[in-house]
Amino acid sequence: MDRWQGIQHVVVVGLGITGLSVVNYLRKFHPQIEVKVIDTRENPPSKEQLPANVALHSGGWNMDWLLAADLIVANPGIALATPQVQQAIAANIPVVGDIELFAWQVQKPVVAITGSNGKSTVTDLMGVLGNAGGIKTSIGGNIGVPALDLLSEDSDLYVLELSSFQLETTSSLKLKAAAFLNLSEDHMDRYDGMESYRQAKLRIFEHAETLVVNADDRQTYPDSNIANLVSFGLDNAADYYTKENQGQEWLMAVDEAVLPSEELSLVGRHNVANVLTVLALLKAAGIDYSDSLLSALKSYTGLTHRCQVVEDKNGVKWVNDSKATNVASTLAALSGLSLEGRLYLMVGGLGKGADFSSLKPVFATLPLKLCCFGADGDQFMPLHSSARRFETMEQVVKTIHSELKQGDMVLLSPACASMDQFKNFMDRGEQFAALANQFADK
Ligand code: LK2
Repeated sequence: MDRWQGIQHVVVVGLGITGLSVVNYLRKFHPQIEVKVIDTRENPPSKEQLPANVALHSGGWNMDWLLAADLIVANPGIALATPQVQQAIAANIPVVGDIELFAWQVQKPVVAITGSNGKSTVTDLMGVLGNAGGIKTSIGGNIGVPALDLLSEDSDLYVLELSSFQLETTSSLKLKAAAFLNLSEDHMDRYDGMESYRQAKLRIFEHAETLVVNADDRQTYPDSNIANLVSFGLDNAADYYTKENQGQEWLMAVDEAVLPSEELSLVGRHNVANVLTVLALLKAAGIDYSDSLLSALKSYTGLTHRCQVVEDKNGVKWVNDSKATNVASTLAALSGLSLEGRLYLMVGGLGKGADFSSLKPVFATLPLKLCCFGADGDQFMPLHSSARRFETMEQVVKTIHSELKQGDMVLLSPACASMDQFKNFMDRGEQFAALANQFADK
């Protein structure tokens, strides 16, 4: 089936690196199609890289362009409920995302991962281990490289991290294996409740050969009974699980004892679950647990911006967990901590309509100095008696650095999105690392 038959005018809504990847893909693979871009921001990111022959309307909508399109490619940052998009849908113009275009083009096996937390770690580790296992593997999607840009890498396996927003605009992605890791509150500014958020994520299973679900989180299971379910779990009976043997906990792949968990460099129980998921996905993708793969697994230390020690000076550790953009992610960071002194915890940013109250009992167990910043910093103020309000992350660091004592930890794990004051969580993490570097010695 030629999906592109009759398509002459495509409008890309939302630029940035994803929108740009769509434009570049269309120029390269469908040069006869006329491409236009709409971005409601005055000065959209990636504007400079846009090819000269692609028209851009920025700072608002252009309904003439939008309604003249044969196909609309929407950025995951655009809610389908946006009235302008709804008007296009009512006019029978198909609206898809970049992942759908990727699905139309890709010729090699694809594995995809969604969930509220851990998806970047699972995706990244799949890439590392796929390559260590001798399969040329490319990773991207919601992290790093946009999916369409991966196609030029000509790999033998593609591993995609997919957000619920990306899944909403995807309907024909065929997957060798799909994993739904867990569900916790996030993006309540875009969904009318947890169930619609969950349904968006469940779309990942629509055309998957193997469905990897979390035995400890029944919300990750599809609603109707489906064959080819494979489960992972720490607490409940599962296909991929952990088992005591002679005083050691082993990672188990069905009947096979793969590795003692203490040989992992990754820390925290949630990371054991992440590794079990990867073992399930590798098996589903036909990749064996070879010696070189297992040695790469043992030495894997995790992602940048995910609980990474960026400075360790005068007995004070500065830890970047900027990737914590929701409550569950911050809770995971706090549960994995080994503290000697006090914890200076930096929280705040864009709250996305979340309920932060579940942090309160955990905060109560910690030797905490809570530092709140950013647009929704106020929401954290009632959660601990030590709470102080700052405007920016820089103000926090400038104030606290002179209070720090040997054994203390400064942890950025904000439980919020970053776009109120930063480009994205990576930018926020880099700025934190720069501040740590600047103030750790003072
Ligand atoms: O919500 S998102 O999937 N990701 C953010 C989150 O999980 O909260 C990341 C937060 C951070 O600090 O980095 C998301 C994806 C793409 C987006 C977006 C949110 C694109 C966007 C706005 C918000 O801009 C596109 C504008 C088009 C006019």
